[in-house]
Amino acid sequence: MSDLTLVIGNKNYSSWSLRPWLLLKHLAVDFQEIAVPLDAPDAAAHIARYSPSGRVPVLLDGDRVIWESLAIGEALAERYPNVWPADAGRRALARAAASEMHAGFAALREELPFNCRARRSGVFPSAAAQADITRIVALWATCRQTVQAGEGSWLFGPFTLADAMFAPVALRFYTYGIALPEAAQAYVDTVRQDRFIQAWIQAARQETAVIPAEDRGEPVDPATA
Ligand SMILES: N[C@@H](CCC(=O)N[C@@H](CS)C(=O)NCC(=O)O)C(=O)O
Repeated sequence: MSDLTLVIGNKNYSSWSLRPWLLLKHLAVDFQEIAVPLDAPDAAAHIARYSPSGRVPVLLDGDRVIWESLAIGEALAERYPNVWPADAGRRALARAAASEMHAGFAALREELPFNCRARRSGVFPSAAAQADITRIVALWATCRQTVQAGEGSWLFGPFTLADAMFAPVALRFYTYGIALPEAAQAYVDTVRQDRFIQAWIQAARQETAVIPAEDRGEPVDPATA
């Protein structure tokens, strides 16, 4: 049995939980999951049993408790190879991009809540959210400029922690039908086609909880999508 346990929220709504989960899957690391339904009346007390910050995700590593998605990624980087790009220049860029995501894009995150099993219309980003989208598209292009043909279709070729940080953003773009330049759309497609992302979305579809505050826009008819 693995000594790693990841405490996460609802797969449909918890974008932060997806980040370390996806990284662990790509690292082929065995771990256990504890799911805390964020919509339950006792959610805060339930999370507090594991998390000093009162938030998920949290990685329980033996006696160690590691919270904050990026810190979990860094802890895994100390233990496993290939969390960051091997090349120092790419690694610096990957860390900057991951940190920018972790600290920023508040308007985008507020206006386009993570809802990975859904497709929605009628959600129009404000100027601030559109500026976040423009910045993300430029950042992805900067990352991809470092990649040679044949190295892979993630931000730095092979999957890294930078992709774990941006995968939920790519899924948001899909959920809300955000129009993107071709290269950015290709990255969204890479994320959506990933087998672990597909497994996560499949599990989100099995969840029955609906959190109204996180459920914006109108359902898109799959027949017309
Ligand atoms: N900066 C944190 C954000 C974690 C976060 O906001 N988690 C949400 C779920 S996606 C949460 O725990 N919400 C419960 C609450 O705030 O009560 C990270 O990177 O892990």
